[in-house]
Amino acid sequence: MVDDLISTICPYCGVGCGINLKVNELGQLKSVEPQSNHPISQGKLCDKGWSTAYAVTNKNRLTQPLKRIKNEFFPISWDEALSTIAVELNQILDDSGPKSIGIISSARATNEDNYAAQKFTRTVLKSNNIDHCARICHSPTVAGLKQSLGSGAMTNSASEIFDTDLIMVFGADPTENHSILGGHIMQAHLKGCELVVVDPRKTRLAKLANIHLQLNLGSNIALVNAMLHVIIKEKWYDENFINERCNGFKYLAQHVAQLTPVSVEAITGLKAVDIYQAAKHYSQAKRAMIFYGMGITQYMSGTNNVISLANLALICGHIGKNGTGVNPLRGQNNVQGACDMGCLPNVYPGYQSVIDTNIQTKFSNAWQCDLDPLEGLTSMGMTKAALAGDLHALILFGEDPVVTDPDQNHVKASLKKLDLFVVAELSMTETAKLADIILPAASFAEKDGTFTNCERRVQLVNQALEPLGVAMGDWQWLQALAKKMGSDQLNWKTSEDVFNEMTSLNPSYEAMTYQKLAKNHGLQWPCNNENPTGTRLLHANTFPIGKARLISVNHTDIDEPTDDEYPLSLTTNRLHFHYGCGSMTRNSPLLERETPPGILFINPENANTLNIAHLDAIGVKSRRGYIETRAIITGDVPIGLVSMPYHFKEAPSNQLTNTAQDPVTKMPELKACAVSVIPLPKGVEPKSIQQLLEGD
Ligand SMILES: Nc1nc2c(c(=O)[nH]1)N[C@H]1C(S)=C(S)[C@@H](COP(=O)(O)OP(=O)(O)OC[C@H]3O[C@@H](n4cnc5c(=O)[nH]c(N)nc54)[C@H](O)[C@@H]3O)O[C@H]1N2
Ligand SMILES: Nc1nc2c(c(=O)[nH]1)N[C@H]1C(S)=C(S)[C@@H](COP(=O)(O)OP(=O)(O)OC[C@H]3O[C@@H](n4cnc5c(=O)[nH]c(N)nc54)[C@H](O)[C@@H]3O)O[C@H]1N2
Ligand code: SF4
Ligand SMILES: [Mo]
Repeated sequence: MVDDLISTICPYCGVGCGINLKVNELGQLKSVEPQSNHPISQGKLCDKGWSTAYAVTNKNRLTQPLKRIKNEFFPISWDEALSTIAVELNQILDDSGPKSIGIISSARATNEDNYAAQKFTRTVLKSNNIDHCARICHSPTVAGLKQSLGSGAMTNSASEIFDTDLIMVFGADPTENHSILGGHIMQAHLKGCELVVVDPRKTRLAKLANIHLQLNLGSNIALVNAMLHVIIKEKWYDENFINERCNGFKYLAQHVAQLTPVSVEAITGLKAVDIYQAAKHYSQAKRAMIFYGMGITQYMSGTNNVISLANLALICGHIGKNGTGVNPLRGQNNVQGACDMGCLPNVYPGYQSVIDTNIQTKFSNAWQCDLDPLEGLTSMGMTKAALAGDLHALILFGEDPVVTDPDQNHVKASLKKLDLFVVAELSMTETAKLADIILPAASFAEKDGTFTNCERRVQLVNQALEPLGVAMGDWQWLQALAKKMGSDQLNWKTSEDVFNEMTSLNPSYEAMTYQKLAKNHGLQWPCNNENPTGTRLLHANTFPIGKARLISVNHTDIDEPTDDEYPLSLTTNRLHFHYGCGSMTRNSPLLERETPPGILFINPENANTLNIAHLDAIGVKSRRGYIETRAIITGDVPIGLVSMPYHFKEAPSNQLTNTAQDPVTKMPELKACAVSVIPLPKGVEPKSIQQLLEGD
């Protein structure tokens, strides 16, 4: 008996490791293996990658459409499900107009699924009400780097980790969250590359780093402005690069003239001498790369935080050359792709503005229909509109906002107000439980398509298995729904047809074909007539906006400081063994055994004051909610700061988090809010949120 090996891409994080799915002659998935020759993963996978099979073939998968009647779900046929949805959507369109319906697509699904979702929104529903989880992830990157550099993606390739002299990791925890890249950073450091980590927690990399700046929550801009001050004062900047390739240096220099390291000691909690040293090492390194993550973006100051990192790289000339650059560690397996596909309320595929009349004409000619000339609602704009009674229907696939959006009670209340709520999922999530109709989605192993990883590499996803039950790929059910609504807009036979239509409209993907992707382990965008073999390094000679912009930004305080009632700051983080809402990783017994279902990290001194022992049950309260969980006592979090992962539906940190938003992108401040921690009587088990809210 010969097993088939189907090459495809890991469905978890944005690193985009190459995996092979081993399928027996009965069409069953036998195992998952790393691809030995993959350009990034090079024969390795992290624990989640190795556990992929559990996410695909488990008893919790949805295999049939379900309809809710009162509080119970009943199986129905696809025909009944789609007819019901089509009739209701057409009715809502007639009664309340296009603005009253929203679509949330999935950074876990393929480019083809996402292209179909935005085309469905724009051509069938006739609005721009389309968004996805990038809103609460790297939307400040898209907005900030676009302003500074003209393009919001990782400027380098992963392989350059081995071609640089200094790596600065800013608000990211790559050994947990981008594990294969985290491993590469460790290896590069062992071979002599300097490592600077900026993080309020002692992450694994912080413990190895030459310099760890353990700053106060939300003080990134104050720190970077002081570093700019030092670099300018000491003349450590790259004058030629600034003259030739940047605008705005004079104003930036004036802006930071008084922002000495001493002046920001109180805000940042850092010693001036440490800020000075970090500025010296970064600017004086021959080649230096910045990697950053959610510790930068998930703040009210998210967009300005990103701009400040671009300022730092630009004045040192650390961009546009091999081994230098600014690198947002894009999170989800296909979040780069979902953005590239235009699943955002302000841009068509390829970041082409929906309010630019020339671009509107381009798309309305291509799609042969009129298009909404106004920007649509963001995902959190949709929940707000639902609560206000202005949004009547929401179609959501591949997200679990009840667990992953801030202020869980607000999210639940708004979803409950919808007249029609449709969720397409692999398994029953907390969000799907609120749906009127649930559609069973095919997993990555059951469909063809492409994912775009964090280094802009578009890679083929190949079908290895038949969909479970009657599950369907996301673009296929969207196509069937469009037909039921009387539209022929989504008229493709294969995923390749979808891809080819997309490349004809998205200049960065212009020269890509499935054949070329198959030959090359994917291609990195821009891949067009000028760069037919793709682009490893961005901005080598020029920026898309000509000269880069140095934009002066100011520190802003976090929205919710501590006080007597809520004396501790809470930040949220991730664990290596679990992913997002946990709906996939928590099906793996190997991953599930690693941590209790819900934890809070607390410093020994705070634990001592509160009389809390290791793994004791505790309550955690904020202005928005209350949960119970277990304490893990560790010096990895400083005094006054507690940290929680957000993967556990039993103890969701998003009961507690704040919805205060970045004015530019509407990114909520997921990384900082004020809480109180309350010890529970010894021997008491923590109650799950479901138990706590029973009867609600
Ligand atoms: N195992 C696993 N891997 C994942 C995911 C997962 O759920 N599980 N999710 C994926 C996704 S969607 C994403 S977006 C990425 C996210 O990957 P990361 O960006 O690494 O995400 P986090 O762990 O949320 O936050 C990173 C760090 O920010 C720090 N931080 C908090 N506040 C500040 C601050 O003010 N300044 C600075 N400098 N740092 C701060 C935190 O202490 C934390 O160490 O991971 C991806 N990979
Ligand atoms: N407190 C706090 N909250 C956070 C964060 C934080 O750091 N702190 N991080 C935020 C970030 S960065 C992100 S990206 C979000 C992530 O938030 P979500 O996107 O809600 O999280 P995921 O767990 O990735 O949910 C994806 C769902 O998609 C399903 N799925 C997988 N593949 C497919 C497919 O092909 N089709 C369909 N239809 N479904 C599929 C999975 O079963 C899973 O239930 O969470 C955010 N929330
Ligand atoms: S690092 Fe990311 S892409 Fe690679 S195996 Fe782990 S989860 Fe999958
Ligand atoms: Mo993310």
